[in-house]
Amino acid sequence: MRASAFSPACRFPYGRHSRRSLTVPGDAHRAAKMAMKDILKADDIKKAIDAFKAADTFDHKKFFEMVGLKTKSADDLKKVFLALDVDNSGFIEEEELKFVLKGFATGGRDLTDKETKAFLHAADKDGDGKIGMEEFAALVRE
Ligand SMILES: [Ca+2]
Ligand SMILES: [Ca+2]
Repeated sequence: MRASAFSPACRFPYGRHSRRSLTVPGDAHRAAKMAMKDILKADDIKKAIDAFKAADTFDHKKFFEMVGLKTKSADDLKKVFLALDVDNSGFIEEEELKFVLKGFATGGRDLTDKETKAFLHAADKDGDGKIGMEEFAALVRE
């Protein structure tokens, strides 16, 4: 009796609410993306993107150094990680890694399959096929 009295009143607002809340990760992501520009210098990003323009030349160590990520605080690294974790899964998966340069600059190229696999292999210490926050931070500081 109680439940049936509740459900008609609850259903409608809940339906709307859950639909609206689906847009929240996207908004959070957009905020994180803005953080990328706040954390790193646009000039450094451009130089780093340009340095690895040619296919199969990507070197994550040099890249992290060039964009100035190596010397950033753990908090800043976390923000960058969140910006790169496009689907907010808590991990950077292989397909997100492929587009990692676009996370830094919209004009960034896609990594080749070879580069993506090498990058993933270097970062994925526990071998689960994706990069966690700690793995990312460790890789940047390597
Ligand atoms: Ca993800
Ligand atoms: Ca992993």
